Amino acid sequence: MMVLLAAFIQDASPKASAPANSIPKIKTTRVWRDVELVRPVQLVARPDRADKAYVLEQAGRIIELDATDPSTGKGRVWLDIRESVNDRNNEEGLLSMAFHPNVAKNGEVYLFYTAEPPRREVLARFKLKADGIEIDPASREVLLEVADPAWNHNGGTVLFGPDGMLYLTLGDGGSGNDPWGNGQNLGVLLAKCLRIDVSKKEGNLAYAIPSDNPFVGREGARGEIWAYGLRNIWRMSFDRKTGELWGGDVGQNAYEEIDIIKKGGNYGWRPREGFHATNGVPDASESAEGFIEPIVEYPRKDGVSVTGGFVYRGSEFSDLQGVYLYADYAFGRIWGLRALDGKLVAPPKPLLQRQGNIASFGELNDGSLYICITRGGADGPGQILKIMQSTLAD
Ligand SMILES: [Ca+2]
Ligand SMILES: [Ca+2]
Repeated sequence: MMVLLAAFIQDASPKASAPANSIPKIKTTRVWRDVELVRPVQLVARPDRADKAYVLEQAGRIIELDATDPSTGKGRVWLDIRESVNDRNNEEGLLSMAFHPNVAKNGEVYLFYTAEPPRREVLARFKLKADGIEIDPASREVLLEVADPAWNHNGGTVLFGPDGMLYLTLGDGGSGNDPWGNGQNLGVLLAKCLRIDVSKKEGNLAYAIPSDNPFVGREGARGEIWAYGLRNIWRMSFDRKTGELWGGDVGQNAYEEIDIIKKGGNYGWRPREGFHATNGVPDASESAEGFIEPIVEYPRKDGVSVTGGFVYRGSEFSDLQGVYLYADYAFGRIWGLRALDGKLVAPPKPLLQRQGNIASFGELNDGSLYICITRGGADGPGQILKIMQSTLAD
């Protein structure tokens, strides 16, 4: 009886809708085209205000955008902290921002940037002024500073999870092949995804460590760590439907990877790169045992630096629903894939290739997705493009 019923339901499903594992082609259209942007590295939504969006310039400015109609929207400088940001090298600068989920009440904004001297990563909290719009530059409170041995591999995305906790990625410090062994060292914060509670302070910390973090109470381990063995997660995002945390981990010499980041997970750096033993390091591991393997990887012929994206959850393009979009920064390629419960159900499909570096994806409150394009000074200004579905899924 159950079998017959299931067969009946299947037959009755609408023929017009695309198969659940298909991925449609996409196109892009430029938005905020009159706003002058220099190296835009992140587009950030404000949870309580759909009429505003913010774009970070790597040097340390934040531009507030009118998001009521991105096709014509204007922008203005909202914050300028260039004096306290070090952006001398390609991977340095103002890297990420997140509004507190309850920003309408507490006015809290979190910034992640590199600074020197001494060379370090900084997580700082700023407050909005009483009008709830302007940010108070004098309100800065440094929550976390992490000494950094090299200019490269600085992470990092700061964002809030569905659990209200702040998540932050830090790179392995830099140089090449993790010479300090930070990836597998639970005693340091580099090469990790962190999870902290910014609603309280604990001991001499400017935040609290959630008691359900995976390494709380383990001798020699930092309680802030949520996951480890991550070489340099530049961009990560939560799937707003499933709560899964997706990250793009930038590779060394061979493979770029996409990971779903889980509590306590060891993602293999540096013994592993993608699905492989890391080439030429003493602790390379042929076995994946004890490590969480990526969802997907891609080799050097397809790109050299992954930019993690978002799972599309907007309502505008129905066939894109549930597709995870990501890119290669240097090659300007975008792929889409589908996964269910952490398992790949539709392999990566190349969707687009374009000029310029794809520094970041951004998601607005309605689930619409955008990319930030950076170019070198003489190559022209930065751009923000909206991602659109261009055909029905095939
Ligand atoms: Ca570094
Ligand atoms: Ca890995």
